[in-house]
Amino acid sequence: MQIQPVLAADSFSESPAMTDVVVLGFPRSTYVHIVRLVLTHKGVPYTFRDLEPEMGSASHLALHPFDRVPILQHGDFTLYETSAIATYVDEAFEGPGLQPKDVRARARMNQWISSINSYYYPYMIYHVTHERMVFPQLGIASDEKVVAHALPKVQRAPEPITLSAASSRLQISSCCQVRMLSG
Ligand SMILES: N[C@@H](CCC(=O)N[C@@H](CS)C(=O)NCC(=O)O)C(=O)O
Repeated sequence: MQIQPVLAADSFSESPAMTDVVVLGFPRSTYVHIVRLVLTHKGVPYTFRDLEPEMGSASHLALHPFDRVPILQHGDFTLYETSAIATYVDEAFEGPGLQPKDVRARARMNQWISSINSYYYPYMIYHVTHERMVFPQLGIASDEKVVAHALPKVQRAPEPITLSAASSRLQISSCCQVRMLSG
C-alpha cells in the first residue's frame, strides 16, 4: 500500500516574498506533517523546503545537530523539535488557540505528546513500520522478530491505538494532532 503525505509537498506554499515561515523536512515525515498541520490550522502561510537530498549534510546539521526533521525558520529564528515548533507556532501567531487553557488539560496534552515521542513512536515507526512497510519498499528483507518484540510495547498504550503496519505513520500523526487540538 502506498502511503501518501497528508499534505502535498507544495500545498500552502507561498513565494518567499509572501511569507517568512519555512518548514524544512521531507514530505513523508510524520513529524513534518504535524508541523504543517499546525501551521495550516493556524492559517499561517509557509514555504516548504524538501531537505531529503541534504539529510546528514553539513548544511542540514547546521540547522539540526541531531540530524532530524522538521525544522522551522521564522525570519532569523530557527527551531527544531516538533513539540517546540508546534507550541511556538501556536503562541507566536494569531489564529485559533491549539492548546487547552486549563493547566491540567495542558499538562495531560504534554504528557501524551511526550509519551508518544518516548515510548510509542520508536517502536511503532522504527520497529513496526520500517520492518513491515519501508524495508519491503526498498527491497530489504523485514524481520518479524523485531515486529513481535515491538507490538506488545505499542499495545500497552493507555488509550486504544489501532495499529496496522500500513497506516501507523498517519495514525501517530493524527494522535499528536488530535491532542494538540483537544481541550
Ligand atoms: N524528536 C524529534 C523527532 C524527529 C524525527 O524523528 N524525525 C524523523 C522523520 S519523522 C527524521 O528526521 N528521521 C530521519 C532519520 O532518522 O534519519 C522531533 O520531535 O522533531
